Amino acid sequence: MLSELSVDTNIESFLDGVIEKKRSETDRIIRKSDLEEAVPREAGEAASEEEEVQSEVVVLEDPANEIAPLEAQEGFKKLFRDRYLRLLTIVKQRPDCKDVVSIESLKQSKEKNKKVAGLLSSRNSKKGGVEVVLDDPTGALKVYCGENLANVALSFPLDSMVVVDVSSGKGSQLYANNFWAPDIPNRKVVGSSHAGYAVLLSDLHIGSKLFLEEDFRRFLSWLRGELGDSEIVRKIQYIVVAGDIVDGIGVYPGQEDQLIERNLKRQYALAGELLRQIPKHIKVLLSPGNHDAVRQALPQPCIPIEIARPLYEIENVAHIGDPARVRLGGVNFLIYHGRSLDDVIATVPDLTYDKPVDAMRVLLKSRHLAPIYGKRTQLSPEARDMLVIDSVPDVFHAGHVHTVDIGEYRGTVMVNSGTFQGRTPFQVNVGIDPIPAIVPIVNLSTLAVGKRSFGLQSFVLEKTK
Ligand code: D5M
Ligand code: FE
Ligand code: ZN
Repeated sequence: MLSELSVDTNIESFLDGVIEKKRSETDRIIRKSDLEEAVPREAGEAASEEEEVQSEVVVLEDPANEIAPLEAQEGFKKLFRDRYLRLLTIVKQRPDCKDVVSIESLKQSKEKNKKVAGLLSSRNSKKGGVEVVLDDPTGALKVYCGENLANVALSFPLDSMVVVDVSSGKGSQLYANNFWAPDIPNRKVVGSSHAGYAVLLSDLHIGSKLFLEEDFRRFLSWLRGELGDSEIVRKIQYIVVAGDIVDGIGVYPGQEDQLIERNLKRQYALAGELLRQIPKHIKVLLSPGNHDAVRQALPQPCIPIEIARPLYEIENVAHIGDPARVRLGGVNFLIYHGRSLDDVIATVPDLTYDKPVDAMRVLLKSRHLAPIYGKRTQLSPEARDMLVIDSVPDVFHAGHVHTVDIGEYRGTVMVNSGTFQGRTPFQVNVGIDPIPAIVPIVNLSTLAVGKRSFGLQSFVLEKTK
């Protein structure tokens, strides 16, 4: 079977996919049907009618089942050690980084031309270049990057893993010859054999005065097939909401004045009334954000039943934590609200709120969803760093910045799913201008992403391929 696959199939990632899928199942034997199911389909090749109807959600990783915060000092020590070790494993899979050494062994060795991997603990402009400090469990290392590498050195988020090719200069000064992020391997975009669609949403902010209820109801009526587009609408199998389902309360000073409903349970009841109208053959996955009724620190557990009972009473709705990895119709999704995008946009040059996909690419390259410690994104002191991007997703779905943006990086499709909330006074203050009520739609067989606008003013109306 493998020898008959199309020549441009990446066999390694094909097999990884099969193994990864088995990992989540109780039957651990790889059978012929598993391989057949995973065979990538050529773009445009139609799936059979039978395949069209089955919608399958496999939860691959969900922090909701794993969260176990420790006492802070001990917990953060373990968290960063685990981050380092797991990212080191990823780095060592790069053919050009198999020979990385620890900081201690570089310091002890006479020969200083070596590659070192560590977490980036500081970077400061100095004499036209940048001086960086790397940390690993054996020590800290100061390396100078000249003018030619300065921009590269500044493009990594603090506390992310970097690899530096070091050489010695005058005295004890060490110089960087080259710099790498762990990065993701270069693949081709590979879809699945399922001819369905997944609709990606986030940041509904139900309960806010600025929730665009009329636009959202137009979206619901489109889902029910009342607004045409039937070729696509009848094949929608999944809806994923990546956080900020309700507006919550007390999220920032003065936010309570922006609510039509201040009671959190009643906000979720309003959400229930709306989400109940989604046709029952569509599987709906809800993941929390920083406005939802869970802790702020990442990873976040799923929205609790005690507060959001109406959302547990809808038969086609399921809850996952933030971040989570799921397999929808044969496609691997990484779902993450995106809180750390604020920190990445604030600290990495040339990133802006109107191109969130550029910031999402930085996270993929870092192989970490929230590298920066001590800014706006709170991390939980867990023994396992659940924000490391161990396995490379087919689709990386985030929200939080309230702007739809779509892109692709080394075979991974990136989607930021925008919002159904109008511009709040808070966003006016911080200079964010959202483009609401636009919904990205992923074609699961080709991974092409189209969008539909449900706003009164049609900002964009692109045909889904
Ligand atoms: O985030 C909505 C938007 O507001 C999103 O683009 C991020 C931005 N945001 C959120 N918090 C802050 C702070 N503290 N400073 C600057 N910008 C921020 P939401 O999570 O929906 O409120
Ligand atoms: Fe939001
Ligand atoms: Zn948010």
